[in-house]
Amino acid sequence: MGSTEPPKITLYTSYACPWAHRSQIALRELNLAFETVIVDLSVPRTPEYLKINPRGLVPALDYNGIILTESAIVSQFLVDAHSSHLEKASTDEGGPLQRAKINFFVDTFISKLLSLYLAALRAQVGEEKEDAVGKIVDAVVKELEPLLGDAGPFFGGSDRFTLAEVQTASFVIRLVTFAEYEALLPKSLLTSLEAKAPSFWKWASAVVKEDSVTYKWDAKAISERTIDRFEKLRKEAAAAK
Ligand SMILES: N[C@@H](CCC(=O)N[C@@H](CS)C(=O)NCC(=O)O)C(=O)O
Repeated sequence: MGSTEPPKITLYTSYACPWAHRSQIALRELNLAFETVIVDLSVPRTPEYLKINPRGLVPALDYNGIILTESAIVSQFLVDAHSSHLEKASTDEGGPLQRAKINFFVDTFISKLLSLYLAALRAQVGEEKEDAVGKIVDAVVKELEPLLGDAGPFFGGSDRFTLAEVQTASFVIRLVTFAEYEALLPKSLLTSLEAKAPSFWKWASAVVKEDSVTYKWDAKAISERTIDRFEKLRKEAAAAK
């Protein structure tokens, strides 16, 4: 930082992981070159990887030899280290307020939506899933729709991604894609969102088209993998009863 040398960056990731997807989106938006190391999450982490991230999670970012973990912190670090369209610095005019608004949006998205989204994936196909998806739609209408009225098409009237999209787009693309798979989310999710949360719908439709989001996104592979994972979780829950 401060140096003109581009940083040497390695991202430890799994393309199926929405948290790791955030780091990839940040790197692509910032146009930073990086190497990718895929971590196989289907087997225990190697001792080498546990030295990189003792928590055993992806993502982990090696930035000029310094390791950073936790996806929200990784994105914020990258955005702070490289000035860009994604977010103003706190010392820029209007920076503190823009940062507060982005933080509030991301906090709202994660704290109000994520547990409902996971509950809908876990729910049995049919009435249980429809009810669970109804709760997602209600939360979007109440919590997110009012924050996206001035989206243009991105957060805060921006015509390019901001940190708000960097931190949430990996979940938006899953929400939209998984509604194509009955075993994951019913199609009614999309029609209800379009009808009841038009600002959110317009924003989400733009978010899922961005190259930084779709780069390495294999909708079929990730959807099928998610079906298997939640099928297994449902069976384990039934066996434990
Ligand atoms: N709070 C962490 C969550 C990361 C996380 O949960 N990653 C998952 C994959 S999506 C993981 O590495 N899980 C380890 C495993 O499945 O064994 C972050 O934001 O970076």
